[in-house]
Amino acid sequence: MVAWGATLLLVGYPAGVSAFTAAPSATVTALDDGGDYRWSPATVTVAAGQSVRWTYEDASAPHQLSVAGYLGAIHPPGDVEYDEVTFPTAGEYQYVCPLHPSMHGELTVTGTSTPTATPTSTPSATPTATPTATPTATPTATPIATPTATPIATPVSHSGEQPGPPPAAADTVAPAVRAVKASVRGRKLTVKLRIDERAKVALAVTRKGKTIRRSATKPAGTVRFKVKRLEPGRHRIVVTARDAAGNRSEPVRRSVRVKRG
Ligand SMILES: [Cu+2]
Repeated sequence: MVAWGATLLLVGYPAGVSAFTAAPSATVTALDDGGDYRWSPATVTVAAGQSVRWTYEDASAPHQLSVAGYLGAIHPPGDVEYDEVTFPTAGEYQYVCPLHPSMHGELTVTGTSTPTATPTSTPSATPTATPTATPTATPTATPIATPTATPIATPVSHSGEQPGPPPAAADTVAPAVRAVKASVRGRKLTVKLRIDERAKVALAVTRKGKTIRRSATKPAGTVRFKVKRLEPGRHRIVVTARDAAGNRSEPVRRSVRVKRG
């Protein structure tokens, strides 16, 4: 067993708390492209100590991240939660989705990043020595339960490694999404909800891997979405809200059935 020591600093960290956290150095998106599941981009290079964020908002199928010994949660279609992993050690890593063997990417972590804030010392060209030990994440050995049964209701938590108090002025409170009601009349869906502050509200309606999306930025109060001409059958609904500071609500899930005829 190779110990490569990838530290999982942040996992599913709410974006708004990033006031005292460096932004990720790279972002990878899970894409479906009509059944062609892949990570975009499929190759990423960052310096040691930097982080990479994997996002799922654009996905219409469940996906999961396995990289350098880290195994994330299964993210349902359109999930706003993300995985963010910091890589302190140089090396070559594979990032894969255990649910879809076609989803694999190559992450290169180069040698230590040179601190730029030291004006006195002349920054000498740091040779990026890539160590030979190549830890490979195991894509196959992960027994996964049914992809659909993922309650991601747990509040996002961080590992407490951020030193110091947050800046006093920073808005770190996610908007609350309340009283979410989904009703169907004929083939028309109405989703009604309340938000407690101005936010961009996103609706995802998924049936058989196809997702219809709506979003709108609204002030605090009642928000309505209407989706017409839904296919008959069961539709899964996910509502999330994000405020101007980037704080995201927990996803709220509903399910409706559209009758035939
Ligand atoms: Cu996948």
